[in-house]
Amino acid sequence: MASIGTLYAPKVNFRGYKARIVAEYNNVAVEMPADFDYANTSTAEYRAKFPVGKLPGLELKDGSTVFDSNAIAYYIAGLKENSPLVGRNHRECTEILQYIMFAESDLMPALVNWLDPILGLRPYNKVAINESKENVGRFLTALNQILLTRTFLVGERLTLADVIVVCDLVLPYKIALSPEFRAPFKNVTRYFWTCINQPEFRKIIGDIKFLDQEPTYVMSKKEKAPKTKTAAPAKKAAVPAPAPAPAAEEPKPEPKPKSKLDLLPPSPFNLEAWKRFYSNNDTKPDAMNYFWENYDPEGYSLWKMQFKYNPELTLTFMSANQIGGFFARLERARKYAFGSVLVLGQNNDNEIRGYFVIRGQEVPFEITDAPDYESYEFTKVDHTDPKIKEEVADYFAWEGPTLPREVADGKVFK
Ligand SMILES: N[C@@H](CCC(=O)N[C@@H](CS)C(=O)NCC(=O)O)C(=O)O
Repeated sequence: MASIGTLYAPKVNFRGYKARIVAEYNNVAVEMPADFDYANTSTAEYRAKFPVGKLPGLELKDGSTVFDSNAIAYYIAGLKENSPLVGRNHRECTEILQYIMFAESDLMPALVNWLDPILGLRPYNKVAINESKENVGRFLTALNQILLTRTFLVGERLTLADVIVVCDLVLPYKIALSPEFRAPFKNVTRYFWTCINQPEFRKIIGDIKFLDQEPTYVMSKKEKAPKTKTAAPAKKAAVPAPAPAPAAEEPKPEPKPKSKLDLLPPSPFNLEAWKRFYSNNDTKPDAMNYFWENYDPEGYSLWKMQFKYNPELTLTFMSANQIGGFFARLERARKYAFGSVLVLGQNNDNEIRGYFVIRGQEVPFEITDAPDYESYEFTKVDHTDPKIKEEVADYFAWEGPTLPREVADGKVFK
């Protein structure tokens, strides 16, 4: 694939991500200079190409340039004929523009005012922080309302509007939006996860770890740290070195906490062995016989689960993506859980339902901590009930009389 030119941006930068994700969708190659950083934007060479002196900048093969992350992403999105990313008609194009303007002139300025003191780019000031949080809350409330009935912002497919809004939210989800703050914005979180779990996003951004405590601000010596609600020890400043604008660097991942589940009395049921048996044998009757012969109800529990917003689901492949997004966030639960979750029904009339086997008698932190856990209802079931046994077999096998609808898709967590 021939490259269209050079994108000047650090590898880890949410504005650079926009162009790179769009390039992935449209199969366009862009080169990136190694080790490009903020310092490079003040060189005479860079200013000759990009007089505004900000990054990212795109230099095309013919020597012409484009600046501004959204304009660059728009340019690359339009390189493919009939790309759905730029909208299918004038109405959709207008909506895309509307969200780009919203992201850049409303959402992003509010976010930057909050992010800067976390990144150490602006002194901490409680009043200013509260005001910024209030503004962010106002815009996320609006997005949350819009996303109540939508998978993507414009039309029924992912567009440039989603790439831009989601990239603007990457750093906030990592360092500012605590679980408590983001709790009322479940639709936004669900949407964010759906998008960042698309392969084109994952390839550029990789895994995103959501903030799991209150944000930590970089304090000047005379200021006292604000009290956080969680008992977690204050995290060290993620980016102590000042930089000209936020989002240059991203925080180091937290050390993984040891699971409480490792402290449970040993169980004779070997979950890994079950997963192998399930993968290598017919589910009915072989794997299910194995399951019931070995299942240990003291060390494990069985849970029926369903998506809370089933009536809002649209296309079945999107419902499957929804499950995939949830599973992607359950990485830490893999040692402790097995699940089979199905999309039942058809386009514009489908539901997500499934069964999980989970270590212990509660839904553990490794699952409840997933940002979209709140979108699912988990109900513990009695494994001795013959009706339940039959249902579990049908859900694990993806077929059978107890399934309420035809199976359109599904995913197994193993
Ligand atoms: N709207 C512009 C903003 C660009 C921008 O602020 N870039 C930051 C880096 S993320 C920058 O270069 N700051 C340097 C400065 O403000 O001097 C875009 O989206 O590209």
